[in-house]
Amino acid sequence: MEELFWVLLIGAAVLWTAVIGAAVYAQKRQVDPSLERQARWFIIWGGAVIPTLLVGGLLAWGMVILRDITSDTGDLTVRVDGERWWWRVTYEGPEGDVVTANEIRIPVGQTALFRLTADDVIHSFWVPALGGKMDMIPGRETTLALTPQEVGNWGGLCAEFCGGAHALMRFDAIVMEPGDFEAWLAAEAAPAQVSEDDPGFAVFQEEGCGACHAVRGTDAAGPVGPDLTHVAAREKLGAGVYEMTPQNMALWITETHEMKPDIDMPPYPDLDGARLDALVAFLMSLDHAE
Ligand code: HEC
Ligand SMILES: [Cu+2]
Repeated sequence: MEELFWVLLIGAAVLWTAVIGAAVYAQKRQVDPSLERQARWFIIWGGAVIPTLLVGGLLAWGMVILRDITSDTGDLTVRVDGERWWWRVTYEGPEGDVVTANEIRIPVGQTALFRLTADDVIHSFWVPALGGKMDMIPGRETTLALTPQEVGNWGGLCAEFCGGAHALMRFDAIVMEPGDFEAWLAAEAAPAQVSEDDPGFAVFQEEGCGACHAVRGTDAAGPVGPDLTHVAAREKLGAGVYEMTPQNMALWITETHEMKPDIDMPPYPDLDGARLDALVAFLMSLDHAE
């Protein structure tokens, strides 16, 4: 992708210089009728044949690159569903699907095939540093193949205006060593370790959070909001927006719409004191097992 960008940019600069140069030359030059035949050949070659070959060649080459990034095979498949205003992420594997949200992790040097859909309106999945961007369209599946070459957290975002909290619809795109990635995926696949008498889980149940959120390993299985099974293992809270800290978690619950306007989660301003502390402690315990 980067190569395509530079070749097209430098090619355009060279062509522009040549065309403007020819125009300036034509202005300056005295008309000499004996050169008319020569001029006709120049128009045919310089104005039609060479540009057609050049642009046609570039088009063919660009299409080959496009075919590579929209190919439908990869070393692993990640389904990403655009929601208002967060990302439902599903790793497809031989041992079944692993559902998570708002963070994408892929191994370095391997081709990750993203299968993209949208639940409500058009979104666009974009990881600028990896060069990939693809629309997510309700009722249709688009694909994007990315082969990252460098370990790091590259960050991604929604690149298609999708309403209220569009500007806060981001995610971390974390490229890992293959071994680390395998360990992460295995930890992500495991159910949450929740003890029966966790007072924070009791608050979670009483407040009805489980109607919208799933915590695998418990009977909370709500499909409306992000899967929270390992929410504390994510680097950020609220679709790539806030650092994952207990303070932000508490604000997320009590001042939900100050943290992220318009979202489909109701605020819980009356939760405070020991009940809020217990709920936050419970959510922050939804990390990966050691
Ligand atoms: C009506 C459905 C609904 C209810 C009830 C609800 N939530 Fe949410 N929640 C959502 C939605 C939707 C989002 C995603 C919002 C966004 O980022 O756009 C969300 C996001 C979250 C997140 C951030 C997840 C992430 O990946 O960063 C947390 C944490 C959370 N909710 C906790 C709770 C807790 C705790 C309760 C109960 C006190 C609760 N929610 C009740 C719908 C709900
Ligand atoms: Cu969007």
